[in-house]
Amino acid sequence: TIILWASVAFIGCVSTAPRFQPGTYEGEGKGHGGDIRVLVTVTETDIKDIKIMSMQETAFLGDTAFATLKDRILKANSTEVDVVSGATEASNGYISAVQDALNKAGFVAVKKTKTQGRSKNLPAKSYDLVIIGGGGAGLSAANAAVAKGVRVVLFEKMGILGGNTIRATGGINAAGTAIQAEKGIKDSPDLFFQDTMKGGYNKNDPELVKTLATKSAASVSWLTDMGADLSDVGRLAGASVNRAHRPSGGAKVGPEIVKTLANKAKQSATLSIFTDAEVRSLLTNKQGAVTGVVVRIDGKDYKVTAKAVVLASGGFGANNEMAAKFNPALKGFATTNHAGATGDGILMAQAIGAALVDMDQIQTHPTFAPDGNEMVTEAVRGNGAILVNSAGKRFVDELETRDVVSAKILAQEGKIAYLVFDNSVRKSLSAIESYLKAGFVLEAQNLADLAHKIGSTSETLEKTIKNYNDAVLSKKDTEYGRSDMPRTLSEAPYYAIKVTPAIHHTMGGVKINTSAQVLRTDGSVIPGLYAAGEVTGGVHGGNRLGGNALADIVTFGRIAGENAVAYIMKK
Ligand code: MEZ
Repeated sequence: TIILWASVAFIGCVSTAPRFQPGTYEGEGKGHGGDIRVLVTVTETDIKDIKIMSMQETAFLGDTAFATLKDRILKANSTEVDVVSGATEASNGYISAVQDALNKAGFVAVKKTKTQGRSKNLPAKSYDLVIIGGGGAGLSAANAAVAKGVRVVLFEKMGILGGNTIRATGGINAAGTAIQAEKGIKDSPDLFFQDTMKGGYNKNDPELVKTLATKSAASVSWLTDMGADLSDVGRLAGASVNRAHRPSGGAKVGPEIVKTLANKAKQSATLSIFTDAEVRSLLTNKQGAVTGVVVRIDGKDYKVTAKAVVLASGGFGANNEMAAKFNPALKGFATTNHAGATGDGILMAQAIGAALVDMDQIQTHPTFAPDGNEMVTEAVRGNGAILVNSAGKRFVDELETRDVVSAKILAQEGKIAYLVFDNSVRKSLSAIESYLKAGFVLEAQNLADLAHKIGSTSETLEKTIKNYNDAVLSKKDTEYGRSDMPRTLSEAPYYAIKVTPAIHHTMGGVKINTSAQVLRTDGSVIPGLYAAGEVTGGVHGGNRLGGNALADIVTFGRIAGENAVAYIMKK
């Protein structure tokens, strides 16, 4: 009950009564391989201060990044901490530590509102719809469902909403949007379909891709109608045209989408959201239809029945054992995913007969920065950065698909490469500012100095950049065949980020049809079970294109929510 207090606050049920027991509370969270401890001071109504007490070395993110995060939490205050997000394990660990402390501070307030039997802060015994997972797919399904007036409960096993969506940076793909039209970009669902099938080596389910491509523009306008800023459109690898929509100035897209969906959800009187609520299994009746879930809250299991369930629990990128089981070459790889991406939803669905597809198709993101423990968005390459090895030489078309670029980086000395860019790229993409603040970007006033920082000779790096700039000007990259080269790298300062591939997206998962119904191995539908997002397989085939995960979660999240309601209405 203590833990759920924050959730209740999030959905707006808290009165003007005191929200905290004033005092200073200690909280703990898990960073990447290290614990983070904080001291949070609260008055009856506000968070006053947050101090970091200890942080194991591997959880370290950089003082500036923590100061920024602290500032955001203080500004958002307690009721909104759920929608403040971090981009890394360390920053999310910090947020969890703050929430842990706040939950302790809320103890008295929760006790006051307790009722007989089940507390007000526990779920009811029954809802129309249960949604498992509070990332972008779950939040999209929730918003679509409550728009039809049904009673929905959303269970998120982590302490904060957002899942992997909150970490997304580069953009949400959509073809034929009004925003593209304004910028004179000619695109179509058909071109989007072709790019996605080609990028996935035609292993994708073409019907699912058709749905994705044809509904993508509506997904973007659904978000912008809710207030999301998706006005910047950039290029990501594998796309024939610019179709990755993100906030103006090239800011990170994931937090914008989660904030938009969560704020909208917060306005609904028929939606209850519980964080730190882990669904353990799916309930079925004699006919095999799904009738609810068992959810673990604060160490206790509760049966919650429902007319339908939407599974939106994400993939298994953070479960290295599971990933290595399907692709042994990935044993020991780092991941860009949040700690909750452990594949439990896939296994739960499999346990009641769901078919799984493409489980061995696991994508690595080529540009994970080991020094910052953070993914560096593909948009940096899209906006003009190149990749060089530690000898200062290019070795690949930087806009090749992720599997190709990852394999080429792993073939370089030390299995690393450097992402090199200049001030004009920096100015074009504000997402880069957070990398600089986090302290893992090498910076130099000229190429000779940058070369020394990455271990190359100045002659080699200068020659590499000259050749690349010549290719930009002549619009022909004779060395590597890069097709989109938006700018020369000629404006000091120059920057380099050390990168290596890390597990990013698990393309496999439960099999669905275009109505987001979960299918059995014999092709029949499991009644009452819908799924969307990374928990599903088939949309992305053998390789997902950057920007398509967000298109997937919003498009199929909405479809799942709407179709679950249609099923409920017939019951
Ligand atoms: O879709 C993605 O995974 C993506 C665009 C990631 C990124 O590099 O920003």
